[in-house]
Amino acid sequence: MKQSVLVAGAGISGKNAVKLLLEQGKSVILYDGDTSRDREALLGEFQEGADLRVLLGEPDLVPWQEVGLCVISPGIPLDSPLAEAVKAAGVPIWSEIELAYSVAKGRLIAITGTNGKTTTTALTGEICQDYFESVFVVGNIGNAYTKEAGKTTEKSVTVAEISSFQLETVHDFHPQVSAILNITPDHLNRHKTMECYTQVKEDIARNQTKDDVCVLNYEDARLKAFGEVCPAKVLWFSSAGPVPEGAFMKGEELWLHLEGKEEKIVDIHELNLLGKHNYENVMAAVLMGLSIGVPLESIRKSLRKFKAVEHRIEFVAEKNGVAYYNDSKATNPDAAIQGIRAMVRPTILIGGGYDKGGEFDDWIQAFDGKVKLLILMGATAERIEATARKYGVTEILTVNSMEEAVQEAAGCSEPGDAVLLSPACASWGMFPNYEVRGRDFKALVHAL
Ligand code: UMA
Repeated sequence: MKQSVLVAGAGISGKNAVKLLLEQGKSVILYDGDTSRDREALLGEFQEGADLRVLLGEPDLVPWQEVGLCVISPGIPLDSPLAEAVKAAGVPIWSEIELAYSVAKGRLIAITGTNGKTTTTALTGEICQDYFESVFVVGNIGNAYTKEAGKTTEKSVTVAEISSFQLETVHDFHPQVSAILNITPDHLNRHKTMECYTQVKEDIARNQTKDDVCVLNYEDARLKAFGEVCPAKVLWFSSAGPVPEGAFMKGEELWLHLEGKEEKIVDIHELNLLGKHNYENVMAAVLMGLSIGVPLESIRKSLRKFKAVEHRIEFVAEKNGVAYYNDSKATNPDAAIQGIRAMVRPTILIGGGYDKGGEFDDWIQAFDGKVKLLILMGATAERIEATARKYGVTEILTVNSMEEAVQEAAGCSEPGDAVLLSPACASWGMFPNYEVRGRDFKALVHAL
């Protein structure tokens, strides 16, 4: 008798899938390949007397003749021994999000893409929460869809961040609104080829119809091609120029172009998010919000109050016409390159810190003429200065403390400038960690 459901993986997805299945009165087998897990402790996480068995080890422990369905966690590859055993037993495999979807009620917005998924999901979630009463934000963002699916009603809106891993085993999964933000090489060890990875991402729209909406990036060649065959109505976003239907960036403003009419969404300076990639995320979120029925005015309010992750190109305050940004999380040159690239104004850049022995050439080259003054501190100050001079940067100041850095930045700036703390170095030597460094900077800015 094939009556049990095998849940593969005892992480966030697996445990919540088990709880959902037990609530439905199913007989469940929870499997995990990690034999170092504590079986009793795992069992203890579920209601006493539940129809649940926990198996740890090799797939041959599973009583395959009893298993009618396998719900798989996203971290388990489809060519793993477990997945191969499931296939050999002729048992259908459902993604954890497929299980959640099968019980969820209401409408669904599903967001995927290589980069920007989490920010876009959080923002779309906030846009919906500010307007609708029952909103759930779930998925790869860290809150399992199976944890919330049972709480949804016909009136709910669920905003789900969906990874390629979760999409590999969907069947009926059908969002009313979907988005693919971008597709660049990632997770190729798992999906093998770019074609397979692209296909899996596009599967988010597989069951959609012309009554549904799919939001796509107009500047992504793969997605532009997908727009031609996508079964849903396509809305585009572009940070480079006009779109046939959707949202686009014009100078320092975001605009809608829908049904032949153009309307300004916001000025990018009204946002607490910075950088071209973030404006793309914002446009995608706006299009999804509109598509699910949130009025533009409500969306504008949500956009203005939405805050980026702390310490990552975080807008701090505008003082005397100067915008201050905290990018303390840029503890290496690669991260700091994102920081300076995000600046659109003449910038006073505060950098330097603990010396990990890295090179600063790429970072300095990314300044692109935007840095009007470089303020340096910490053990790397001298080395950064030497590199900067090599590339023709001459306005350089060395300081001994964050307080001095902020004072100098305020004194040397003029309205229309930006001041950016983006050190390209760890904070050690001057601070216990980058969080303390960032908060110190923010407190000094607020005190100006
Ligand atoms: N396991 C096996 N056999 C295997 C591989 C894993 O038994 O071959 C077991 C592990 O021993 C472990 C369990 O599976 O006990 C872990 O399952 P999991 O890796 O699927 O992790 P979850 O805790 O369920 O978290 C997953 C997502 N993880 C992955 O996709 C790897 C989380 O995304 C997600 O937040 C969560 O579900 C809720 O939906 C994380 C992530 O890194 C943040 N995502 C990738 C990304 O963003 O790039 C895709």
